[in-house]
Amino acid sequence: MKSGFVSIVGRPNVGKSTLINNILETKLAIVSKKAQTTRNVIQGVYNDSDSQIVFVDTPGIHKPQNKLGSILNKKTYHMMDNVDLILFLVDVFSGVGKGDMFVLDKIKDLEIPIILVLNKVDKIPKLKILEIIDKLKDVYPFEEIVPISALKGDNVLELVKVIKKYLPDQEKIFDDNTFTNISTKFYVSEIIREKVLLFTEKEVPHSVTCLVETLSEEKEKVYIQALIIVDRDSLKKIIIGSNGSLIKKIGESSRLDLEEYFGKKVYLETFVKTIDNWREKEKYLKELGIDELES
Ligand SMILES: Nc1nc2c(ncn2[C@@H]2O[C@H](COP(=O)(O)OP(=O)(O)OP(=O)(O)O)[C@@H](O)[C@H]2O)c(=O)[nH]1
Ligand SMILES: [Mg+2]
Repeated sequence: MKSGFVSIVGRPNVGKSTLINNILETKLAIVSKKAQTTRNVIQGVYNDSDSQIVFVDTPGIHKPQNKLGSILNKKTYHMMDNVDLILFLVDVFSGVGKGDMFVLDKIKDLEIPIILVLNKVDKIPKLKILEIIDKLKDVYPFEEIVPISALKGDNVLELVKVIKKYLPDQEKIFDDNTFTNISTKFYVSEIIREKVLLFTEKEVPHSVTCLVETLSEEKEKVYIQALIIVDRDSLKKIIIGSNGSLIKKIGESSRLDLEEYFGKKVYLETFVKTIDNWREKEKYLKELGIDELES
């Protein structure tokens, strides 16, 4: 039996969360067009007849410009030390450049095998892929270079096969019922955050935090009260929208996803609250037992 931990790293927006979702055939990590979507280290367990692979989705590594940015980097660095293999994801459509080299610089001295994964190949011609491989193979002695489309699923099974070669021969790490490290409440709050990102333009920054205050699951329905925290009133206005139209849209779209997830009726109430002081916000989250912004 092959088993081990595999960390998916790369700069923001290259498709790390899309890849983990595709391999696990479920929506575990939220995805958006905006950079810095993933804020927590999310683990998902893949099982088949001869292997167990624990995939670790991480926040994108980047030159931090604010406190949130450096916390996200720290979380990712922390997770990289203890894995058997690193998948270094790049986006061949938007181009491989400085931001990717910044990431490579952080991982190359860890003495962990690295597979270079060229993602989004569905968006470029085949010939171009060969050119890119030719250019990148001399940048670092990658164990392997694998082109994929995480979105379409192209070559993803092949990638899983390649991954197995680099995992130790050992028993399973988790039992068959363990699928992820994230809690139901956290998952629900992430779905809501995804919709906030989806329905707002650039003016809504990633400092928006969503959390679930109450969740009670009954036989045929689930009641959820969730809070969207922003750091200024102008943002609160945007998220609520005129006559509450946007918050309604966010709530409805979240509810549909959550009904699919729970397989039962969901009653969801969402509130928006402004907390303009970073410390106060941390204190507030801690009181609720949520530690999401600290590692
Ligand atoms: N065309 C195409 N788009 C992709 C592919 N993989 C991901 N995307 C898109 O790229 C965007 C970013 O995807 P994510 O999975 O959120 O990227 P990420 O690396 O997890 O980003 P962070 O969490 O911000 O670090 C989304 O709009 C995805 O739909 C792919 O193979 N092909
Ligand atoms: Mg992500």
